[in-house]
Order: sequence, then C-alpha cells, then structure tokens
Amino acid sequence: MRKRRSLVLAVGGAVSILALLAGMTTAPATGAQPAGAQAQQNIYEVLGTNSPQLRTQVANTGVDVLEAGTSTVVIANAQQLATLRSLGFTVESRGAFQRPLDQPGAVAADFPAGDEGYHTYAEVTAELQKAVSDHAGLATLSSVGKSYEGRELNLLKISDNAGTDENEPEVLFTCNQHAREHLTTEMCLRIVNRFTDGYANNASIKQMVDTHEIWVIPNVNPDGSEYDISGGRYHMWRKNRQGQGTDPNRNWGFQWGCCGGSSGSPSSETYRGPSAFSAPETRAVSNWVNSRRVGGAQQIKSHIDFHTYSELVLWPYGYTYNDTAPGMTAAEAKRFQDLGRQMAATNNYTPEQSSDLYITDGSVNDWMWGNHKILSYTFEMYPRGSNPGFYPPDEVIGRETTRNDRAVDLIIGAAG
Ligand code: 0X9
Ligand code: CA
Ligand code: CA
Ligand code: CA
Ligand code: ZN
Repeated sequence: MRKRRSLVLAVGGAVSILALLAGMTTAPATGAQPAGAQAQQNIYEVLGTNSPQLRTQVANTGVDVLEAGTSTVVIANAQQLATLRSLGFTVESRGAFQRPLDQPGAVAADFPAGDEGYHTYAEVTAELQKAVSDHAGLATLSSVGKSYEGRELNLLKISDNAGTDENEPEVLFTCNQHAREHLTTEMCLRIVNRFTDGYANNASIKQMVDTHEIWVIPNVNPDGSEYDISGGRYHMWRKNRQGQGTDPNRNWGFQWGCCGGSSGSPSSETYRGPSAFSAPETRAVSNWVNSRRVGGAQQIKSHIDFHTYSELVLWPYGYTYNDTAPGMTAAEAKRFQDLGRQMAATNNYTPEQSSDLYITDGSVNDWMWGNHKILSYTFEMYPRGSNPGFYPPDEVIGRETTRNDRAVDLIIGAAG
C-alpha cells in the first residue's frame, strides 16, 4: 500500500517553469538539429496521477518528467500529448518550451551570470588537483575512463595512505549522472573538501578517513553538464551527448530495459541506449566498480548517487514495485529502509523505495545492489518542490550541501 506524491525528474510548479522559460533564450531555427528535437514542445500538467502505476504510464510516453506527484509536470511534444490523452489522462498546458540548439563539444567558460559559484568541469578538475596538492598522502586523483566527447571521468580517492590500496571498507559517491543537476557536483566537491581540509583539525573526520577509502566521482556526465551551461544560458539538458543522448540512469546492466521503466526511442528523455552500458560513461564507471572486486570480494560497501530535485532518499529496487525480489530479501529490504530513514532524519528528506515514484529500469542503484551487493541509494537534493527546480541560485550551495554531512557520515559508517 503506497501513497506518495513527491516529484523527481525536474523543474516544478507552473511559477518556476515560467520563470525558467523567461530566462531562457529561444533558439533560432538555423543549423542542424538532431532528429526528434525539432518538434514543438510544451509544458503540461497531467492531472490525477496519484499512484506509482499511473506515474509510470506517464513516464513511459517518453516525456521529460519534471515533477512526479498527485499531478505530474512534463515537457511533451504533440505526439506524446496525444498518447497521454488517449490513455485517458486529463492534460493541461502550462506554456511553451523550446530546447536550444546543439553545441557539440561545447566548453563553458563559467555558469550563467549570477551562478558563477557553481563549478564547470574545468573548475572541478582544478579543485580536485588542488585537493591532492594541498593534502599529500591523503588524496589521489585518477580517472575511470573518458566520456563520449573525451573528457576524463575524474576519480578522487581520500584515505590515509591514499596511494596504497589498504584493507579498509570503501565508499563511493557519484554525482552529475544527469546533466542539469548541477547542485550534485557541488555535493561531491563538498565531500572532497570536507574530508581533506577537515582532516587535520576534526577528530571524527580523521577517524572516518583513516578507517575507510572514500571514492568520489564528481562528474559522471561531464559532456552533458558542459552542454547544459554552454552559451551563457541553461539548456534543461538531462542525458549524455551521444547522438540524441542516452539517459545514463537507464543504461546500467541490471534488468536493463526489463520493465517499462525506460524508453527504446532515442528522442526520449529516458532513452536506455541500444544496449546496457552503451554509454561510455556508465561503461567506464561500471568497469571500475567491477575492478574493485579484489580476491572475489567487492571492496565498495556503500554508495550514494546524487540527483536533484525533490529532497528524497531512494533505495532499490526501482524496476519493480515489490519490496522484495530476487536478490533482495526481506531482511535486506529492511536494512535499506532503516538506513534510508535514518539518513532522511538527518536532512529532512523523504525516504522511500524508488519505485514508489515510478518504475525505473537500468538505474545505477539496481546495478550496484543487484550485481555487487553495494548498499546503494539515490539522494534527490534541494529543492523539495516547484521553485527553483534544477537551477537554484549559487547562494544555496553551501547550505544545501552541508545539509547532507550527517547522512554522508552515516553511509560511510554503514560501509563498516
Ligand atoms: O529518474 C531518475 O533517474 C531519478 N530522478 S531524476 O529526477 N533525478 O531523474 C530517480 C532514480 C531513482 N530510481 C532508482 N534509483 N532506481
Ligand atoms: Ca564557477
Ligand atoms: Ca587508507
Ligand atoms: Ca582497499
Ligand atoms: Zn537525476
């Protein structure tokens, strides 16, 4: 028996959507656009979506789900609108949405005016290099591989004797699977800076660092996030930059494409790709996680994948509504629930199984748990509702990343 009405995939509320649109430049109709991207899109509110089953139906039309709740806010084209109505949904228009043109390989000088406090990919890389040079022995920087456009997928390790693979429980933090969820990159940087800068003067931080190996991947989808801020404005981009884009969080190889929680259409916002791990980014991260199985034992014990927005703590499985399933016993489900609720009590997020929102297949959490028994959560960060969606002002970065300090400590503690 489920209730729930939180949101997920993106912006929210008519007010913030209009504000966002007002701030967006409509693209001139010149140059080549990818097939499927040229159709006029509007923002719609789909009424009466008060169950996960109904919300899954909406998501399955391939629309961009901005909020999932009692009503669901989406970006849709005419065909998707017709499908929604033929399914019996009452759909109300909330105005026009026009996606800006492609800029393949774009490199952003910085975030749009006023938001320069966010870190571009180059700024993230510089921060990581600085963390290493300022804290010799405590941090190492490497890469799990390259993105589709060739950017290194940065991997920072924090531990005492960071250059040595010691027999300590390992914890992983990943950020920015979704391009426009920029606050998550700041969350990973917060983790990096807190555990390196805090080491010398904070006994509990020193204790955690000395007894664990902490891995951080701040940009799982750097091509997408650079594209999203290119040209001095936001593009509302979610996927990677391979063709029309693959949704990284539908591309993982556990029950990939199994259950109507992703799309086979390249134009869909939840396109799963032609095969599991077809995206270079998920392939590289997963290969690296596989490599952390040492002598038959997976070293990584716990994981948080950060997203925005809705202020949620989510746990697997996402591919099924059931709490238990092959590879998820009642005791294991209870462990997820207990720790999830404990973490949510520290940041005032809402804890729930991810399928309580809508079905997702090929998500990172399902793969981490299903393949590796890694205690893997999704956090949907600030804001909770409509305003300001994916693009909170940089003034909130400090408050909204610090907010997760205690939950981060709990997931590290859960590693052992
Ligand atoms: O749909 C998603 O990928 C995530 N929401 S978002 O708005 N950031 O796109 C939620 C994923 C949760 N599902 C699982 N972890 N299985
Ligand atoms: Ca900046
Ligand atoms: Ca160590
Ligand atoms: Ca180790
Ligand atoms: Zn996301």
